[in-house]
Amino acid sequence: MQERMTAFPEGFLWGGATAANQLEGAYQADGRGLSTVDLLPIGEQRWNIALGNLESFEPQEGAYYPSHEAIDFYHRYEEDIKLFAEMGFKSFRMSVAWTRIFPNGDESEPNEAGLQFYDRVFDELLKYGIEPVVTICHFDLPVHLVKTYGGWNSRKMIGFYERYARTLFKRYRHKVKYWMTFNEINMLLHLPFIGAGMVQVPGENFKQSLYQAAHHELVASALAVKACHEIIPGAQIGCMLAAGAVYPYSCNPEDVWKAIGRERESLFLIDVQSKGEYPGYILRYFREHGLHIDMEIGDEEILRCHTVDYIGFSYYASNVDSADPELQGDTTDGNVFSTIKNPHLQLSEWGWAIDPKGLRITCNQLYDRYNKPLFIVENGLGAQDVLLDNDRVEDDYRIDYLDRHFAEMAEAIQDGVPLIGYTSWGPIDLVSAGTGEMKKRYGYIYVDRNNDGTGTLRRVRKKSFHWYKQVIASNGASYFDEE
Ligand code: P53
Repeated sequence: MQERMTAFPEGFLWGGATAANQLEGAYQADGRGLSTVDLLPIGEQRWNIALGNLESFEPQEGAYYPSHEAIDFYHRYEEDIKLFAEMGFKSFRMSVAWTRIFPNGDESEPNEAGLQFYDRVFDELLKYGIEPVVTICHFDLPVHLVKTYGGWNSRKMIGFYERYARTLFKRYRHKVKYWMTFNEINMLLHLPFIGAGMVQVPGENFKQSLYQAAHHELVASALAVKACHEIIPGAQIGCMLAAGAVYPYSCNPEDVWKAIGRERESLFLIDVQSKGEYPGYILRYFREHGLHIDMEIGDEEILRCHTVDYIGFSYYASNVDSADPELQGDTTDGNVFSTIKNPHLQLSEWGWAIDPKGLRITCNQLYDRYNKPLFIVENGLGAQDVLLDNDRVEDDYRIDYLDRHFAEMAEAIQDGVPLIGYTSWGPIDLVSAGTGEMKKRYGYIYVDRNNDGTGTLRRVRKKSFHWYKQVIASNGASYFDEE
């Protein structure tokens, strides 16, 4: 019998989550190569490019690219990590910028200056007892690989990625115990350029290319799992899904089936990463849509033998689907996954449905499906904060959002779901992946920086900073007090 859980587990990894391109800046420092994410401007063009319609592999005159300077973590990591330590962080999720390590992606030797930067960051974290949780690839790949080989559509990518991953495991084997292979792997199918640097080529069947690319990422991911286990005994390596339960609009079985199908569009990828094989429903989908995925002899075995240790996921909102075409018009932004409005839920300023209970539902569904430990590696509220006199930011709305989600996390733990940790998105304000804005803020730490790149980059503690610090210090005890 499983022990009854009456508290957050000892050693629960409270912390925050980031991605290299959204906070580091210094995009050309110390030999870093140009990365796909460096070609995402703020403004109208961003969405079109995010979908894969890229016209040039060079940054354009007159456009503003927020990743180029971001919040300059590259030069300010000591100050920022000190603030994370002050909040009592147990973990810090970050990604390595592929182009700092292999600027072009196809070199045989890594860039030592890039490797040294992450040595310094990991050492700084470990100095305060903060566990680094590292995403190997968070939406970025060397532009050179897209230009020369066509990106993930090419089988060659598997080898480049494997070399990059092995380089990280060898270099940081004494410093990093928690890894993830690809951030939000399902994003490849929804925002192909943001998710995986996929560019539409005129005349090609883009859908076919996306699923082919997905297969290459899945094999690459399994090979990284293999290498990680070989090189760092005891390390944990996970997959990472952009999650969020999909509710049927009604009890009409047609609605229920539609919602299941919608969920499976994303889940099939982590089904492969966790269970080691393609599920029947996606093979049927390939057949019925005339999709043919090239797989080599040996791929099946690689996928089967090297499944992930835990399920990492982001959770911001839930979704609704219906078989009724009339309802399809009544949608919200619901982030990339535009979704039917749920009349029971309120929306954030950016149109994402706020649904704390959905986090409990998602945790339960994922654990029922995979029976592996879960790690909530992103969650939070993007909102416009106001910097008041005397350096105050009164972000009670954020505290309220987090508080309600933590309460549901505690419920999931009591439901028997093994949770490794929780890293909220953007503990320090950073560039939004979806919109490129700075004013969509998630942080406990305010950064004086505007959408147009003006501002001093000064860091300021928000009200939520002090609140989160107290949650971590008590290991979330108040969420179990009712018992
Ligand atoms: P932003 C939407 C669009 C792009 C990336 O998103 C996304 C999502 C939400 O599912 O995924 C993650 O910054 C991503 C982060 C990102 C975060 O959501 O658009 O892993 O890189 O910043 C929040 O508000």
